[in-house]
Amino acid sequence: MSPSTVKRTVTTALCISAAIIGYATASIAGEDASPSAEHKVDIRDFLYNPDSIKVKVGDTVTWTNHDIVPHTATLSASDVGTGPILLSNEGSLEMQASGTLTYHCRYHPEMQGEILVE
Ligand SMILES: [Cu+2]
Repeated sequence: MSPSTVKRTVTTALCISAAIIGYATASIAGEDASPSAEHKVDIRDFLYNPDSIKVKVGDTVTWTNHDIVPHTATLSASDVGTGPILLSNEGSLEMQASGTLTYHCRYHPEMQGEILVE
């Protein structure tokens, strides 16, 4: 999995405007632009919930942290991730290629999740 398979955005609730931390975009030749969906994953008590989700190419996965400590959702194969997500904040990744992605928290490697992109 290359780092160019997701696009990363992180929003900070405490800021007036959303902060876009970084992009790793890739164009996908031959893919139709179908309406993309957003999928929510809660982080609570050091667990991703749900810990496995199925999405389509172009969809966005948004993690919301309900813990007092920061977490990340970092793709295990590429090390691309949301960056630190603080309490009550969100981090998002846009899925730009199909495949099965496993991810973890950079600070708590025992936290594991899976995204099936089809
Ligand atoms: Cu964590």
